[in-house]
Amino acid sequence: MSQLPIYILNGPNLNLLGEREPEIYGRATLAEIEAECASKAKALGHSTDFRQTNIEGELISWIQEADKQAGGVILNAAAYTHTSVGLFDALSAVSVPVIEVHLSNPYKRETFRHNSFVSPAARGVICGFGAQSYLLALEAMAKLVGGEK
Ligand code: CA2
Repeated sequence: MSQLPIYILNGPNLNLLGEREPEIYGRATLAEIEAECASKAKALGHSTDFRQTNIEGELISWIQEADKQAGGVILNAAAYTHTSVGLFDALSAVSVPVIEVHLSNPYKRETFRHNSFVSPAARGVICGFGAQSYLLALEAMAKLVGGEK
């Protein structure tokens, strides 16, 4: 088990998962995704710190914190992906690897979802696979930070 957890950070409205719009985001709740991530990370020899916030500044503070306290960051910034220069600035200032994830494929959706302020500061992007996007990101992160079984 590596010492530092992988932070899995989730942005606004993702607390509503499983309740509405299952045709876009799937039927899994965020709590179910959290449990799947914990189990996958354990199998890969890692631990996770899984969080959700509806507050942009809180997400930014967690990213700053991750630079010292995390091995890497898996980030679904939700709507802030498409709006937040603050998020881009925070991500640009951290040296741990960042993987951007989305449940849906934003490029199949409205054009306002086609721009990401996260992507230019991310090591890679995984989108369109529902809850599996998070698990694929964990596999990639385990390879980046080492410590896989
Ligand atoms: O596909 C993703 O993971 C997104 O990050 C989800 C965001 C959206 O703004 C991004 O373009 C793509 C929206 C999350 C809101 O989640 C809801 C879940 C259930 C009901 C309403 C919103």
